[in-house]
Amino acid sequence: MRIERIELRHVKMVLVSPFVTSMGTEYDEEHIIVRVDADGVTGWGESVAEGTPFYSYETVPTAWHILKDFLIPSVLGKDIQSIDEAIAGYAKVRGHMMAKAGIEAALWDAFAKTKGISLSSMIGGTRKKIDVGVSIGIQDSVAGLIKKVEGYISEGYKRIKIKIAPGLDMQFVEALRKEFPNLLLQVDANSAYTLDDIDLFKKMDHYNLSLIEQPLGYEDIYDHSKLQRELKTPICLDESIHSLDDTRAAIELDSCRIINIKPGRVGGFTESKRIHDYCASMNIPVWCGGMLESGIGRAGNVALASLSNFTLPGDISASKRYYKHDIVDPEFVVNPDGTMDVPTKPGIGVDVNIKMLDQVTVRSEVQKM
Ligand code: OSB
Ligand code: MG
Repeated sequence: MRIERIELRHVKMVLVSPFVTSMGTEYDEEHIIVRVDADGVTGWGESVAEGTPFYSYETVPTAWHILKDFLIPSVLGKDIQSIDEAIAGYAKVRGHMMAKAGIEAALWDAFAKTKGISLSSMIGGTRKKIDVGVSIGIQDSVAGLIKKVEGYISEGYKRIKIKIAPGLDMQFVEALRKEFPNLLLQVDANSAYTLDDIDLFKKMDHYNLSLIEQPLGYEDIYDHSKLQRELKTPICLDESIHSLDDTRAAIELDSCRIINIKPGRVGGFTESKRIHDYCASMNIPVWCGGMLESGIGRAGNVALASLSNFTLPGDISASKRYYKHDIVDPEFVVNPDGTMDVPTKPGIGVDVNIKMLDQVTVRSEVQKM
């Protein structure tokens, strides 16, 4: 496949409601859309670097720089036979997983379209439908949170995740567990706590949570192992896992018993699949995290979550849970039974709505051979 043209678009999409976490409040989401044209097909990918360096050190400008000056030049004008060959071409670039995942996703889509198969089958997915959940930001009041949760349950969502932060934690957990005794419920701290908070987590351990996501440091693996040994609730790592090697360290140290896989955080679908396969061999369940993606990134997450060891519902919600209008057609919807259909058309399986994409694009740049 000869890579003829690559376009980057910095997009900014307004969220339907602000997303509050221990890291701050997001009103809109900035990402980079990558378009690859090769051999008469167009591949699309999304780099989930955000406008701020609060979840990850990567931001839209850093990912743009790495894509423009290193990743794109390593593939542009070349006749590339496989994704692995493309990855090998930029393997010497250290870190910058979100930048790498953006171009890798566009190449996966282009290859799948060339072969005339869905991204899900090209990745090795087996499910036709995936179980989905929803991630809810910190709410102003317990009553407001209960109302939100009721709404999402009535839409079908199979599990609820709530964001927590110091002082904004137990009251929400207690109230939800009381109101919904059998709900699949989990919490995400985004690294807001330390081992000094161990008593809080011991308390939380009594509320039958499915997991506690990334309670401690964003690079930490060691302290999480100390916390996990005091808890029966599984810890799930998000921020700390950037590779299969991190995953092996975390599992061998018993720092977590579940892994959140986000392709953006680990450099793409190739590394995601390696982590998935290793976790399957170790009996560690995985689920697909989210970065408030547009439909382009969401399509990739849905395809990834169709792999067999994605046994827990992902942070993969309907387009309308995030944005008034998505940039893909059809938009992603949740079935009343809490599943989402895995697209079957070639590649990401949804069309990019160029008119909508133009409306959210704040800057673009093209490199041609
Ligand atoms: O920690 O999982 C996270 C969104 C942005 C950055 C980090 C996280 C999240 C979410 C939202 O929890 C997941 C989604 O896309 O629905
Ligand atoms: Mg998380």
